[in-house]
Amino acid sequence: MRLLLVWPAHPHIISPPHMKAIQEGLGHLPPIGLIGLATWLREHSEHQAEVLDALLGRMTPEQVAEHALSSGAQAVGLSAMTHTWLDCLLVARAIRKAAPDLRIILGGPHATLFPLETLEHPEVDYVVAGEGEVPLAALLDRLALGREDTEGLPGVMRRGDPPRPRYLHPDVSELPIPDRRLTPWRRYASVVSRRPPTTVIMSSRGCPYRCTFCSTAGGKKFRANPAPRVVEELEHCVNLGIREFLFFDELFTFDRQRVLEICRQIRARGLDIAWDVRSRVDRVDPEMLQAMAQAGCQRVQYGVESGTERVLALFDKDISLEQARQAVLWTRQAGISTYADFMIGAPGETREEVLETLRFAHSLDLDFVHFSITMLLPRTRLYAQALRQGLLERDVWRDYVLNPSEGFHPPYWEEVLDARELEALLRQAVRSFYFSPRFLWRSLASLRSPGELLRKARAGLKLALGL
Ligand code: B12
Ligand code: SF4
Repeated sequence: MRLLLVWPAHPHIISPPHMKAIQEGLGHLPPIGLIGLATWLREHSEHQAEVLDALLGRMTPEQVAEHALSSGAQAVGLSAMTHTWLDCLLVARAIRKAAPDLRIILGGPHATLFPLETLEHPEVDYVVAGEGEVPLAALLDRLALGREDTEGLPGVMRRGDPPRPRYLHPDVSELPIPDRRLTPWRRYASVVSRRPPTTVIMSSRGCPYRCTFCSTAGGKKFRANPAPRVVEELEHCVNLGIREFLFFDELFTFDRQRVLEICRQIRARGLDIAWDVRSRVDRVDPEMLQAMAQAGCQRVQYGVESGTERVLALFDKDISLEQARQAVLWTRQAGISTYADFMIGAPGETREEVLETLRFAHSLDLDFVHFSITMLLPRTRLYAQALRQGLLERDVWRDYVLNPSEGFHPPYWEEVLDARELEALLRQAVRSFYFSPRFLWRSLASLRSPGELLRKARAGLKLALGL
């Protein structure tokens, strides 16, 4: 079968107002999930898949539908987060109108969390919960035989089906290297890119930790590619002309030996690359960070979340402020840029506690900080707690999925501080960090070209206007 896999543009994304303002300036990254799916289908089935990055091309739903028609596709696969679900549904509607016979399959974190609710919409024929490679190939095999049922297909559901558990690939090293030429790979870069083009790489999936606000899309079990396979993928990209990588693993540094081996092999093969990872402050040490720096690691992003032990404990974050301070210090000493995420608006959090977080963030002397208001993400423990305690009267996310509309406000924990106060504190936090003389000076000192200056100035201006 011919399949068109679409990464929809998302002008209606559910996102904080100040993030919306700078979205355009953040750059574009490849839809690596869809690229991986298409590569798998090519290598493990008779089906052919095209990947359409409609976000990069700023395509309207109607333009996507036209493309689907002219491409000769027999089925379309759309990828959605709950935050981009409305845009996905608009694309599905446009396709249904233009080509009623095309089967429409929905996958991604949203389909995993809300499979049955998503199927309430007649524009969606199938949902795939979890990692799509194996389920999608099996579904297309069946559709090619003219069968519509989903009996026995892992993670696949259609209207009227009982809920089925998500499919997670037991051995991720069986997944092929995504063929990045399937989308315009030269055009990808983010605002923090220093050596574009930039690509995304997943060297592992899953995270065994238990933070209450997180929906751990990759499951609780850490499943990783062994070091040689990771370095092979890096080298493959270098041969294409890509030298900058964002590891989107939930927890890149979980397996210390694997990290050290990846770094050793990058150096042994002489790969001249730059890369960023996400980690936890309790899963790094000076030796590991030194090795990472020597192998080209340029930035580590830590989830520090709060400047108070009370909130860290409440989130079951299982880290301490001291660990955060240590990790940031070791990272800087290794010569790697430091980036930390902070959240404000935890259960019972007072204004004074938020200001404490702000002071703590400043005291760490970070290179980049991301502050956000704690969004009660669907199907997380924090969200369940809000429902249990009556803080939310209804399952507002479920309502939204059943009836998505513009202007939906994602739920916050408005117990002590309300949305307006939280947003004002967020503005204060962002301004105090990014417009501080120390940060501005550091940014200027690290600029490498007039182009970079222009890009960052534009993003900074949008941020300022958005605030
Ligand atoms: C990297 C990342 C980002 C990056 C880039 C996102 C991107 N554009 O690719 C950035 C930093 C920009 C980001 C931002 C946000 N993110 Co984010 N992000 C992630 C992260 C860590 C990895 C995503 C990824 O690349 N995965 C790797 C690929 C291989 O997996 P995948 O894309 O999911 O695809 C697989 C399956 O989902 C499935 N699949 C996917 N599409 C399809 C389609 C079909 C047809 C089929 C059959 C299968 C299928 O098969 C694929 C292959 O196995 C995930 C957590 C996670 N582990 O997934 C969160 C995650 C996706 N993000 C999330 C959120 C909420 C956001 C934000 C909305 C946060 C915010 N409040 O602003 C923003 C949105 C901004 C934006 N413009 O996109 C949530 C989504 C939850 C939900 N209910 O949908 C997640 C799951 C995090 C979490 N734990 O809650 N994010
Ligand atoms: S926030 Fe990070 S460490 Fe915590 S469960 Fe999610 S992925 Fe794991």
